[in-house]
Amino acid sequence: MTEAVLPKDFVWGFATASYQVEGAPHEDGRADSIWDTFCRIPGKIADASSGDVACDSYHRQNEDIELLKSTGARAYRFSISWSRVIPLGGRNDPVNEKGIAHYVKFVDDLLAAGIQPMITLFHWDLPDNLDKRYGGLLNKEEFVADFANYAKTMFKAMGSRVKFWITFNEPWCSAILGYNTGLFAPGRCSNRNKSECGDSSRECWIVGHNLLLAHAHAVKVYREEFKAQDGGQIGITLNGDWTEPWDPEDLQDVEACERKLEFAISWFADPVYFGRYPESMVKQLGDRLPKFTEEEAALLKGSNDFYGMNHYCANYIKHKEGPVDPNDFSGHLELLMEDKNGKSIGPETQSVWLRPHAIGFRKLMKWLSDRYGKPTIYVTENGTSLKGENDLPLEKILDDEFRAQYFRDYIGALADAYSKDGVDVRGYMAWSLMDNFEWAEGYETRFGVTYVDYKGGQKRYPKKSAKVVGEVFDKLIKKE
Ligand code: GBH
Repeated sequence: MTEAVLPKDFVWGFATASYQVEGAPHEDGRADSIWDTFCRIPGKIADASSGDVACDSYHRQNEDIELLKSTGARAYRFSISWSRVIPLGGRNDPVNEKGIAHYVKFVDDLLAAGIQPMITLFHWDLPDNLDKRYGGLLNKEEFVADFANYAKTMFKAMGSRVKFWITFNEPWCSAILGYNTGLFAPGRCSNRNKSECGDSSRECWIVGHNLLLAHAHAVKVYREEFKAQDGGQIGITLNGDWTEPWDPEDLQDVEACERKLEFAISWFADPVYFGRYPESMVKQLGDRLPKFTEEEAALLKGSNDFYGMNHYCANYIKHKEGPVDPNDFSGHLELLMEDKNGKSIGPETQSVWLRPHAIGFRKLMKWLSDRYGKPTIYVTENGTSLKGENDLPLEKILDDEFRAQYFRDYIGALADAYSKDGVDVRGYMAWSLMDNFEWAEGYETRFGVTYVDYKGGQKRYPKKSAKVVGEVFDKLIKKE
């Protein structure tokens, strides 16, 4: 695929998230987020690390901008640490001007460098105080009002500088990993060996519901008070991987594929586009799935200016027999890496859940486009880890052909979705600009197009893939 098929103004670049790169947890008035406290609990992070230093990006804004410039990126997606801006988090708590000034300066510098900022308001790092004060994401009235206030604070601070706002990154992860499996902060689940409190069968659905409402309220604030004068767009970013049946001849596996997409994606996207939850979830979860009032449904319906799509891989899906586990969150099915004949969906990487399968990216974009009435899509994350990368010598790490090929294949699939399937995709952010704190996996797993030397003063070394992404887009984007 070398023909220029993407529109001239296609927005491409790289993504990161505050807790994964910033470090400086106590500087200029920042308070703890739930990830700061979660990392302190022994056993939660594979290498017992934390985001305390990470890539030290809080102190290296200029370096990061130079890095972005060297890739040719047109945009940078990053997230704001809520507890830098409002350390205690709440709508009646003090605003930290130093925290705001830090991000405003960063945005000004990005713009001066010709790079469009794309801001995520929430990439999982809830102010810890809100979790302690009222149960954080579990508390509908308080959380929705506090998030809307925080969002408004940022809209006001940035004004017309920012044209792309993302309310939440992957609410599925906050809800399921934070309140069902307990793998992510705040780590609540039914398993008492892992957590003193929590109910995996109920809390995740409440949290998902509250995140949706908080999204809708923030969008309302933006549209009513800022959009006309500032001219930006706002949406939510959802994760979602493609599914293929374990046995394509078995109708139940085929149906399970659709159900998996609904439990992963439509859980959030159906309310945002249609004002209701998918039927398959209502059926399986019964009254454990909260209900929207008429007013809430109306507020949610149509609350995306664009669809933010995070996508990494695909799975084979096999339906399950027998009674449904009350803690099930994926639609009573199995996620597999091999099909009925033992064929792998893609090569192994360092992440157990991730095996590249580029055609699935094109198929999922078409699926989203069909189901949601051709929304404008911005791909807000896509990328891969590489098996054993962390153990290689530096010169081998920098020659990351596997990752480079991943990007050629996936960006090629995106171009096909646009030019052959009529999908309205207008942007793409590769994950990630640099290696960073990979949540519960710590620093063992690397996703960057730039190597970060954590033991050598966080020095950055661009890998081959840092150049390849730009080269691919240079061929694919029309010059006029
Ligand atoms: C993204 O999520 C995140 O937005 C980003 O912060 C992160 O660094 C990046 O991926 C790379 O991981 O552990 O078996 O329960 C990607 C979507 C969905 C992938 C949940 C991992 C957990 C599978 N993630 N999934 S499991």
